[in-house]
Amino acid sequence: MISLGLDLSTQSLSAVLIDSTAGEIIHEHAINFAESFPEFETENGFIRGPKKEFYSYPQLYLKAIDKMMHYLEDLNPKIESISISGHQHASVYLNGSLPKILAELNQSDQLSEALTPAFSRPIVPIWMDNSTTEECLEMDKNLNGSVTELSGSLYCERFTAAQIRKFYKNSPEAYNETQFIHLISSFFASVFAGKNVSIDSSDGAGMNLMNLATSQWDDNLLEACAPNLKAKLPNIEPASNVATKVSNYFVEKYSLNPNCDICLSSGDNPNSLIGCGATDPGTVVISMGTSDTFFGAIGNEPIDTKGIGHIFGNPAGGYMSLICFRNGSLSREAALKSTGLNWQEGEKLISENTPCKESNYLPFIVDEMYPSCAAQINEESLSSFSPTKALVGLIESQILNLRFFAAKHAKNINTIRLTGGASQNTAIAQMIADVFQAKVERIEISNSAALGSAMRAANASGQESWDSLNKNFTAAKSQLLPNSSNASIYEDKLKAYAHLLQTI
Ligand code: ADP
Ligand code: XUL
Repeated sequence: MISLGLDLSTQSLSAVLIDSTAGEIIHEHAINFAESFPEFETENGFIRGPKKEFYSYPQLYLKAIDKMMHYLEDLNPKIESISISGHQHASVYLNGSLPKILAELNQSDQLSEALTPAFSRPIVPIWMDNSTTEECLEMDKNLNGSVTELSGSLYCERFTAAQIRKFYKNSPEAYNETQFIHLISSFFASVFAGKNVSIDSSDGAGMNLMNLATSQWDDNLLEACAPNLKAKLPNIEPASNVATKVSNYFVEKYSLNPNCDICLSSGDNPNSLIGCGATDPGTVVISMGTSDTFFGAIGNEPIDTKGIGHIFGNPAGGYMSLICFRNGSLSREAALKSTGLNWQEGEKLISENTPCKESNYLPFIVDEMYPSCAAQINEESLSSFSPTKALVGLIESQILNLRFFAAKHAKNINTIRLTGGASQNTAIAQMIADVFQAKVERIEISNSAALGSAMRAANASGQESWDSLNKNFTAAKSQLLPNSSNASIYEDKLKAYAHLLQTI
């Protein structure tokens, strides 16, 4: 079976095509938002608002889908199933015209223009948004109970519930006009399906609205958030379901097979869990994309996160736990920029300076969630550091921070699967092996979210087993062993870093 996984991430839209019968990755392609669509004037795919708001445009994403499908058509790939991955938590707001517009799309239409009248809000608040502390406090008060027990997470600024409540409070008319609220993942599955598609329970868990035990909307959580919310939300279904066949628009415009299945979509982290071959407890994943995340499967019982990180659904069944850090690749890029080096030169500097002789510091260029604190350094102070302290020091401090918080979810980590854009950097991968004193493995490609969604499409539509998909697509292609002579150095550095955290 030929399956397409599409990953709509913060910075780009990526496609991975797999042939699950031959066990081959056929093709990979990515479209960078800021480079390909400069007319939206985004910074790396997003826009900053005045008060810690971060958002993007649904029209930009639709343009990227049209461009990607045009590109893929030339490959004539005979796609039989499609699944989408989307950056988590972001919400898309639509009015009552959506079903008619989707059903009547014509091959001469551009998606972004045809769908414009359907948006009741022209922007998509994204996971980087940190502007909704007030709404989180209000919902906590409204709920009068334990949000973590119900939903798997404390109320979080970036989660969908807080964003919906803020929209309802600030724009009550537009909220009333809104008939459908989707996640990025379910909205783009709906575009491919030509009708509203359910939210999957793995990504649904990132909303503070779903009851983790029942995998259905929780009336108390909905009530604490905004009025008439249930009527605006799609149903919730397991990630393993097929939604429907692809819509005529894609058949006529991009020559897709009318029998092509559109499978339920999911979030980038649940998809990465699949794409990294980490569906069973035991293997943990570090993803170094725009955000850095630490996650792993945890079986059928949610663990008590003690307020650190989240419990989401595992698309292969059971649950996964996750901790997300806002300072990821963009902070590393800022440090690199301050040195005037490119990544190839930066990689050499890191490998020659592991462990770093400079002292560690709090490596937060933007407000961080773990630990919860405001930005601690800026690009100007990085420029006053030596290149080693700026780049190697920052990355080493990020990894120490990761290890400090990862220990709250997982003990005795032996093997780490590393993924995301920065996983291509072998010096960073080796530093992770040394700081964690664990083996670091990488798979064939760095976009495990797109691969994971292609694998989910093959599983849902073609009934391909996880065993065979893992054998063919997620075997480790490289392994880095920890340098044991660095073990005690990093134990000492971790203790010193833990002291630094107490100064916040
Ligand atoms: P997302 O999926 O969140 O949009 P990606 O996983 O595609 O992000 O990662 C993009 C990031 O990867 C870029 O911001 C870039 O800084 C980082 N990156 C790419 N190559 C390297 C490298 N060799 N070393 C470190 N970081 C890198
Ligand atoms: C996870 C999170 C980010 C986004 C973007 O909770 O907010 O990882 O999914 O990648």
